[in-house]
Amino acid sequence: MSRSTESPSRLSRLSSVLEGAKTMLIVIQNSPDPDAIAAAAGLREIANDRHGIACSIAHAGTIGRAENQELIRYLALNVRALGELEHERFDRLAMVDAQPGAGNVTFDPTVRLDVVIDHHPIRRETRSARFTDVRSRYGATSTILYEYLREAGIEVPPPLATALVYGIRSDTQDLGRESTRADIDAFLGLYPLANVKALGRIVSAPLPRSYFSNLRQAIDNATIFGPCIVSYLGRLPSPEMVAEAADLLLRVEDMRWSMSIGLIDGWLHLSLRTFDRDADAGKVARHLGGRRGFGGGHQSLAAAQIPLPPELSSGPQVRRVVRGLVRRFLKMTGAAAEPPQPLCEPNSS
Ligand SMILES: [Mn+2]
Repeated sequence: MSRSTESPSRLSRLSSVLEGAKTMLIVIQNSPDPDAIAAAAGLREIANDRHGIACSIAHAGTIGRAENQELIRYLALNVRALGELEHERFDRLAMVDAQPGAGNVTFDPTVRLDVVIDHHPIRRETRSARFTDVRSRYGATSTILYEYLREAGIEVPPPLATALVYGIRSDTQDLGRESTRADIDAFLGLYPLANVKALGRIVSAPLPRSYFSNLRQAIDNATIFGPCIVSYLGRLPSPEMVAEAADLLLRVEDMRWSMSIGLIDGWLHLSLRTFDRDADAGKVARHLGGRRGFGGGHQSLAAAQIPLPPELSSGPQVRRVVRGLVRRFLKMTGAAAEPPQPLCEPNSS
């Protein structure tokens, strides 16, 4: 099997950074998605198998999505709350599927990390890490971890293979979005090792009734402006539904752009999606995030988080801020002059 010329040195450079450590903290994004969870489990496997390092995986948010809770249960991962751990106590610090200073990860960006492995566009703060492997063209961080596991000759246990397959599937919408040959190769390499029955149980995990209320809110509030569809979901306990709504709404016929917004813990969370190959969702998200917030992402999918000062936390004021964001979004996507139209007619029956 052919390998890219630089990957052998990547594994040995990673190994030399891990060498001699007994413990490692692996930090993932605040509301970890399947790719983040699988990539963390993959790095843990490598650190454990090759160096005997005991790893802790931690994040600073909540895991709201039933599928992700099920994945963590299946992997028997003890995912810890970052706030309960002292990172100074670990021999090594790693971050996967996220980068220091990014909006989706609450971790002091001035703390020097030993390892950063990610597939989002590289950030300035990441360059100070001892070992960085950021491949922004890749569809999933799970793909990068698969390449390390293969290179290291580690036999991937079925639960980890299952998680990595799910990580690749969900970040790339079944390889249909932002995916490369490497993602397809990783998927094909891992699929025979995965427990497909367990994967089936994870992807169709029972959903709480609140999921359907949030989904209804997303649909009821969806407004079409020409080729753009926008929805404000109101207050949510965790941000996963914001991303899910953006994915779903982009599927409305004739849409080129979708944006959904939710209010979580005093922050507005925005998810953007586009089919336009000439557009750059990451750039639009960066603009919307502005100086007070964060924004960024890939060409076709991106996100932003904007803090709301307490004096703007009442309903009408939040809606005013949201309307401002929608106006700027429509301006940037060339749809400012389009008349608003509800996605669904109100239910009259
Ligand atoms: Mn990812």
